[in-house]
Amino acid sequence: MKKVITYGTFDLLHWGHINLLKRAKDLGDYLIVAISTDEFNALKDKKAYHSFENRKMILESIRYVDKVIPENNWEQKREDVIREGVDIFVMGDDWEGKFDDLKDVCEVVYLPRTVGISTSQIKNDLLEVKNG
Ligand code: C2G
Repeated sequence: MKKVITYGTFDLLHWGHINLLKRAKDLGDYLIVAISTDEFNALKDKKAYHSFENRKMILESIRYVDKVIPENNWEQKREDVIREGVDIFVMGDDWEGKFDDLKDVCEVVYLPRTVGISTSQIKNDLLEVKNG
């Protein structure tokens, strides 16, 4: 069984996230998603609209996702890959090259980001509607 892992906040889940999760799953048979905790998001200077528990519940309902684990820090990826027996590490290519240090423990794949959608764009568009 080929295991894939990916990391992210996945707030205000949208079709760009789903495109990523689908392509990541298509690279193997089992997809693990490490979802950023609210505390780690603060380190990423991100404030998610949905709490960790609710973002976790949403991701667990997606057909492509087999397991969800918490992402508590930047450093855990290597131990996650080894502990979970991961074959392929996947991220969107806005992270191109950032995780190449993992190449000694797994394959590293950066997938093209989906153009035209992002959580921050959703927030900005809604703000514009609100402010008229
Ligand atoms: N993504 C995408 N296309 C978009 C938006 C997001 O492919 N239009 C991908 C991102 O490249 C990332 C994943 O969806 O691989 C999750 O995106 P975020 O929730 O924004 O995750 P991020 O804040 O980049 O956190 O340790 C890694 C970090 O936790 C990644």
